[in-house]
Amino acid sequence: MGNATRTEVESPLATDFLNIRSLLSEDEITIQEAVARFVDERVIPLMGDAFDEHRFPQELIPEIAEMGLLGCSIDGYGCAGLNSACSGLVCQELERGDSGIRSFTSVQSSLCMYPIFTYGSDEQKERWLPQMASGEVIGCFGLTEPDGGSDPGNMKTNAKRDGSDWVLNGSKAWITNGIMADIAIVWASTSEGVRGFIVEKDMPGYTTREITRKFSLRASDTAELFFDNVRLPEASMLPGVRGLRGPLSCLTQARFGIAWGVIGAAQACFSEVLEYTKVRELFGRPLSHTQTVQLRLADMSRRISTAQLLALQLARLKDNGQLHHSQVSMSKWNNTRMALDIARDARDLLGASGISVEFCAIRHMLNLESVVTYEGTETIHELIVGRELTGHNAF
Ligand code: TGC
Ligand code: FAD
Repeated sequence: MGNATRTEVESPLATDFLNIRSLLSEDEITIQEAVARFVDERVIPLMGDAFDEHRFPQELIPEIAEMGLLGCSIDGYGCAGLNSACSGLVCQELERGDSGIRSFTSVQSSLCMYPIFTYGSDEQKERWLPQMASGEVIGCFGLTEPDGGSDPGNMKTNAKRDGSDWVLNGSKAWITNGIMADIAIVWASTSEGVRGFIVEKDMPGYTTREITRKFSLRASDTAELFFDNVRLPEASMLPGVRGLRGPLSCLTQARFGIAWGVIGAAQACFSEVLEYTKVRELFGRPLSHTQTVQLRLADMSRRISTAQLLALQLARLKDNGQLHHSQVSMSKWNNTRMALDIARDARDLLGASGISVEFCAIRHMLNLESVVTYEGTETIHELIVGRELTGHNAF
C-alpha cells in the first residue's frame, strides 16, 4: 500500500477488502471487468423499473449471449469454455445487477445446457447447445412439484413407454424462465427410475401458466408447467443418466453459481449503504462517524470477504476435480445467508429511503428471500452438511 491511505488504494474496499483480485488470473480479471461494465451500463439502470413493472428484461438476452455468458463453462458448441472462477465471477457481477438476471443465466447454463452437454446424445448436443449459447433457444428446468420441492424423490410427474415413444403426465411448479422457454428439461419418474426429457414448447399437451403477483424476483419469469399426455419420441430422453443423481448433479452446478452470485447482491447493498452513511448527517455528524454504524459496516465487509474466499476455494476445488457437493451446499447456505442478512441490515440503515425503488437494498433483499429457498432451502443445505459430517440422514 505504500503511503496510500486505505481509501486511496486501487482496489475498491467496498467490494474487495482482502484484495481477492490479487488471487485471480489476468483472464479472470478481464472477464469480471467486462461483465461488470455490462452490468453497470446496461443492467443496473433498468432493474428498478423492471422489478417495479414485474417484468423480466428480455431485451438483455442478445447482449448476454453476445458476451458469451450462456453455458460459459462448456467447451465447444459455440460456448466459451471458461474456468470455474470465471463462471463464478460472471454470476457475481450479474447478481450485483439483480438476482433475476443471474437466475436467468444460471437456469440456461447450469440447469439446461449442462444436462444436455453432460447427459445428452450427440444429436441433442448438436441440435440444442449452439442455439442455446446464442440465446435463440431458451430453456427451463422442471424438477419442483406442487407437493414439495425439498423432496424431489417423491415426484409424481411420470413418463410411461408407449411403443417407441414416452407419454408424459404431471406438473411442475415455480419454474424460472418457464413462460419464455422454448424447451423444458423435465425430470419424471419412470419404470427405470427418474429420467430427464427435453420437452419442446409446441408439443401437444404441454402448457404453462405464469406465476404473478410475486414480492420477490419480480424481474424474473416464473411459471407452472403442465403435461397432459405429452407424447415424446425416444430421442427426447437424456440417455446418459438415470436416477435422482441426474437432476441433483445439475443443482450442484447451479448452487455453485449462487454461492458466487449472492456475493454480488451483497456488494451492491454494501456499496450503496457505505456511500449513504458518509453523506447522511444525523445528530451533527455523518452516520459513518458513529460507532454502532461502523460496527455494522465492518461486519458486512467481514462477511462479504469470507464469502469471497469461500467461493474462490470452491472454484479451485472444482477445477481440480476435488469438489464434493456437500461443500457446495455449505457455500450456498453460508453465502446466501450472508447476502440476505446484509441486504436486510443495509435496508434498515437507509431508513425510509431503504423502502424506495431508488435504492437497491430492498430489491436485493426481497430477491434473496427466493434465493435462500430455491436450489435447496437453507435447512436442506444444513442437513446435507450434517449428513456428511455424521453419516446419518436426518431429512
Ligand atoms: P440422495 O440419496 O441424497 O441422492 C440420490 C442420488 O443423487 C446423488 N446426489 C448428488 N449428486 C450430485 N450432486 C448433488 N448435489 C447430489 N445430491 C445427491 C447421490 O449420491 C445419489 O446418487 P446414487 O448414484 O447413489 O443414486 O437423495 P435424497 O432423496 O435423500 O435427497 C437428498 C436431498 C434432500 C439433499 C435432495 O433431494 C435435495 O437436494 N433436495 C432439494 C431440492 C432442490 O434443491 N430443488 C431445487 C430445484 S431447481 C431450482 O430451485 C432452480 S432455481 C433456479 C434459479 O432461478 O436460479
Ligand atoms: P418445501 O419443500 O415445502 O419446504 C417448506 C419448508 O420446510 C422449508 O422451510 C424447508 O426448509 C422445510 N423443510 C423441508 N424438509 C425439511 C426437513 N426434512 N426437515 C426440516 N425442515 C424441512 N424449481 C425448479 O425445479 N426449477 C426452477 O427453475 C425453480 N425456480 C424457482 C424460482 C423461484 C422464484 C422460487 C421461489 C422457487 C423456484 N423453484 C424452482 C422451486 C424451489 O426449488 C423450491 O421452492 C425449493 O426447493 C423448496 O421447495 P418448496 O417450496 O416446495 O418448500
